[in-house]
Amino acid sequence: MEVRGKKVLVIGLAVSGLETAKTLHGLGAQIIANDRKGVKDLKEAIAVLEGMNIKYILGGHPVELACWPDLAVISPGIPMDIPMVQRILESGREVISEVELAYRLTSTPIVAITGTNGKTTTTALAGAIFHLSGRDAFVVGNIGTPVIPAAVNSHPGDVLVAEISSFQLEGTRDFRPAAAAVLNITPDHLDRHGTFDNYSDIKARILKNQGPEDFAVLNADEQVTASLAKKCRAKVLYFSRHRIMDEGAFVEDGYLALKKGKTLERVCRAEELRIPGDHNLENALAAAALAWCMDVPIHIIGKALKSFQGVEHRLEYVDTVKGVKFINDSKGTNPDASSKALKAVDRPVVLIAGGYDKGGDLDGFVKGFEGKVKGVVLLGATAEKLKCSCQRINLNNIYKAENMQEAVEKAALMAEEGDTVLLSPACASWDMYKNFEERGDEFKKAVGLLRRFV
Ligand code: UMA
Repeated sequence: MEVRGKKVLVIGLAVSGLETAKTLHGLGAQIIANDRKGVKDLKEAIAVLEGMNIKYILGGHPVELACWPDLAVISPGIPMDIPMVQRILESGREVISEVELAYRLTSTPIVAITGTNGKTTTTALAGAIFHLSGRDAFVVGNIGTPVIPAAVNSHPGDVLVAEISSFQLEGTRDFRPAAAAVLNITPDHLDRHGTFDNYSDIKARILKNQGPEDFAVLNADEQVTASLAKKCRAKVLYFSRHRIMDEGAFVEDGYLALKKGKTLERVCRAEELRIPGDHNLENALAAAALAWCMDVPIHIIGKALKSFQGVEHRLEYVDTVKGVKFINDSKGTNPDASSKALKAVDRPVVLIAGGYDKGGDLDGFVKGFEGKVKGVVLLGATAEKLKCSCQRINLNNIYKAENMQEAVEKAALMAEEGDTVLLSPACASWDMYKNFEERGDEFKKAVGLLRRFV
């Protein structure tokens, strides 16, 4: 794609927008950067772009700006239904995501991973496998690093391993990964996408442009995800924790196994994985299948699976204080993710939960507490909703905290030796924190402070 001389509107000036603006500037585009925040709040961002010929229109998204660009690149966190964006689209010009732009600017193959949960772990694990294979692998996308710098600086022999969110997929049109995995689809981000059907349709876009030479890795154990095979033109490899598949990744006699055509290979024993829980077994199967599609040898896949220790903020062991284990799962930003985290903990739990309300099924989440959660400390915008849900199952050992330090102190008091204090909020962090990383860091800091009193 040629962008030299093109008028490109970059909407949003945080992590994603900044890299987009930098790259487009380097490629000779004319740029206007636009954000709803004003100059005062964007000082740092503007400093990063200093010296570049970029014009700023800040403090809102004026509809009049819609007549200027040839193309607009929108940050994932900005909804597509704002009037300025709608006006650009109505006139037949494109509004694309950074991921779509990155795809158009690269000839490096993309391995893309989406799903409601597990995508960060699977992306990091797939990246670790490719690294070990000796290939230059760039781990990018929703995981926190925009795709575009790696896309323009990599080579066709490298690989871009990209975590892709529904927000990013909403702005795709031609995006065509060489291998794509859809791990699972359960309700999430309904405040943005409206209905579950719309959300799953957007997730399915990851497969839309694939052809017979590409690979789609799908979860055979989950009906919504498995059924995407019907619409998909890529070669489908299923993964399953429960069944032995004709082709794909599965567990056989305690081993992770891969089968393509008549070739069956054993990768490693399931118990050799260092990441806990059934959901992580699924993530490992998916990552192994993706790597195999891209011709990584089995012994490399096995070696990487056995050494991978997980990602920060996802079931991350923090410390054991007075016999109580503290686990940071700040990345549990929806009920399904947090249910999986709870399942992966095999001891009685004091749970710290609550946060920004995305409209998830909190009642359903709390119903899964029985027999495992002995007390709950609630935080943030959904605290009251979660309290009512807990009371409905007669769980009354509840405390509402104002901040993370208070939450951790209270949870430590509620827990006894042998218990686990788990931060897995089931909600996004945006009501109290910049992002889930900041929330997880606060948790770890508060656990660190507990140590001082032991
Ligand atoms: N903004 C506007 N108008 C609006 C809303 C926001 O101008 O109506 C501006 C804000 O003022 C801010 C910028 O847009 O300056 C923020 O853009 P953004 O929310 O897209 O944030 P980025 O920092 O660019 O991060 C994005 C992803 N954020 C979201 O999808 C919300 C990051 O995913 C991603 O890591 C990063 O790009 C790099 O690709 C985070 C995330 O929470 C981790 N993702 C969601 C999730 O995992 O559930 C989807």
